[in-house]
Amino acid sequence: IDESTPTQTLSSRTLDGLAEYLKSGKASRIVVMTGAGISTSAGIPDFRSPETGLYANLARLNLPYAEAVFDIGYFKENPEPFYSLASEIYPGKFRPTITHSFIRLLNDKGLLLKLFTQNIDCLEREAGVPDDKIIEAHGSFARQSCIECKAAYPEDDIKSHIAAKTIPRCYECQGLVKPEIVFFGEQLPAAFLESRMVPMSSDLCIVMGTSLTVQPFASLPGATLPYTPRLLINKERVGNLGTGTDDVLLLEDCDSGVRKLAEACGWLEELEKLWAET
Ligand code: CNA
Repeated sequence: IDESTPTQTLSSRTLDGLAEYLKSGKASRIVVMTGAGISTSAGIPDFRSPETGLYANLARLNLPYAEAVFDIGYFKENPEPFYSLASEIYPGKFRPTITHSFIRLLNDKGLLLKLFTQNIDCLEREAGVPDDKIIEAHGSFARQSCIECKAAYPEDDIKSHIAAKTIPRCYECQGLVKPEIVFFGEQLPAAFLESRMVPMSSDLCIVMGTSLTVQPFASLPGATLPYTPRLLINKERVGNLGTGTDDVLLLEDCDSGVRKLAEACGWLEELEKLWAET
């Protein structure tokens, strides 16, 4: 957006302008949208970062193309690459980042309307964001079932298979079992489809750690009303963030970005304490 375009809601398109808005109490229905970039500092690689991302490091799995590892058609033919990768990213061994704790802090303050996450690592829950505030747009590792008859499969059993890098099979029909993360070619969870309009009723939208390349998630920030402030904390500019009259861009690491925002709001000490106790 042209710098001369006036803001409509914030006093300025800066961190201070945003902090002032938050401190004034005008933002009390915050929608947060996140992706793999909020978990990279926890040790979980994202997909698309050029050298460290999963897609840049999948050669060892001999895939026809990187996304195949999460493609339902490919999985049916060859589930091994997915299970090999699953052992590396399975929840349980990672600690939430301060960015996850920041979302929890917003909720503790009664300001969080909804968190939309593309992540499947369950770290938001581990940070203490309540279940009913989280929309896991791409599912998660929290449950698993047969891709054929849909029968649920026990958690302990899939954990043993993942640790042993073997392929679990349905006890009912011998079909392939898969964690309920959404693969390319699969339907998104009903909870996501039902809440796609929630951003319209938000008074602040915070987008963090996502390349905004996967639809329909990528269109969520566009579902806010014009003049609703939107904050992007990401290493690069993404989507149409930065084209709204009240968009603020913090093009940097999520953890340092949320610390700056918390500091500007006078919440930094509280945030560090919350994170330390997680
Ligand atoms: P992506 O396409 O890999 O994009 C990540 C974005 O975050 C990029 O724009 C990066 O520049 C940015 N980024 C990376 N690290 C940081 C950082 N420390 N601070 C700020 N920005 C950073 O990932 P998306 O989430 O956009 O893609 C959607 C996929 C990724 C979803 O379907 C997820 O399920 C999937 N995924 C999830 C996880 C996880 O659960 N942790 C890990 C890997 C992939």
